[in-house]
Amino acid sequence: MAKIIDGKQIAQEIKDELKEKIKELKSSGCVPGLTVVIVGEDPASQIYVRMKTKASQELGINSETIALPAGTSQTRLLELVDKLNNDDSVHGMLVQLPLPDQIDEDVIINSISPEKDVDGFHPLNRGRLVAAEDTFVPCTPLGIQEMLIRSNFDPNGKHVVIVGRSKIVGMPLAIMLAQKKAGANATVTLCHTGTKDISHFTKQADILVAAVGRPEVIKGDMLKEGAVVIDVGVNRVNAPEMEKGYRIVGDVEFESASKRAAAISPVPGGVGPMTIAMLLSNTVKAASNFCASSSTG
Ligand code: L34
Repeated sequence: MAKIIDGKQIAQEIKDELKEKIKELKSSGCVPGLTVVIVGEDPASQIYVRMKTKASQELGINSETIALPAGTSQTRLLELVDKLNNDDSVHGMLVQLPLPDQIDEDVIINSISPEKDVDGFHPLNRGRLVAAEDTFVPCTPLGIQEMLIRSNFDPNGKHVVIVGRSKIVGMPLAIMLAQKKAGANATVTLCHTGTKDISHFTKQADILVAAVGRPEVIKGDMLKEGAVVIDVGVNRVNAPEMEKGYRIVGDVEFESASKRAAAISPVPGGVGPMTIAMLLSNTVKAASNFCASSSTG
């Protein structure tokens, strides 16, 4: 049976380290500030945003959630982003995705000040990532890399196969792990809906990352014996027997995969908590950048 990669526990270690850093920042008069904006009432988004705000408060980050109604106009949201861009107590901000149909996500993301873009979604930060410059790296790929390193599965020299090329997970992760850097330097294959025979590639993976967004599509027989499996999917499936009426499953069929893999990250309790820990880490980075620049100039 595969070893479980405990994302929740690794996230806790990271949060403990961040707590110390935040103490230091505060003692020099710098209180990290994070604002999370949510538009509408998507139940999953509400849960994620609540977890982000709670985690940041636990660490002593000055954190605020702004909830706007589903009918909010793009103009109104742009005004709010502008206000937060100009608020010196806000070092990091994010607008939770997805947004309602009347709002163009790219327009909103482009309006966020790149220095406060703790999601790393702004085109300037995406470009910096491609150029291997210091930047805000998107939280989920950053969390996956950190989780691999801290569980002693360094991607260096490994064949990493990523299934899914989304702008927020698959594509940035492929770029990061292919770079000639510590904790990266992997041979990367990026599979997607245009890939002819996904199994052909997944069977060659030393490290398989499933970021498809569809429940349990990666089965045990698609894996190489002894692979390390990172499951990014957080899918709700109907489960009338459960109190909530649903249960959460990953993109990987855990049962069959855990018989074949050497290690696997569970859902829940895997990549999700790591995403949140990396948001806190990016927020601390944004605050220390801001406070360093405002004290010297
Ligand atoms: N702007 N939008 C923006 N930034 C993000 O980084 C996100 N994402 C994704 C959706 N939209 C976003 C998140 O926050 C996905 N995501 C996210 C974050 C945390 C978790 C899942 C998705 C998480 O911690 N999940 C728990 C289970 C939670 C539950 O019970 O529903 C887990 O243990 O996996």
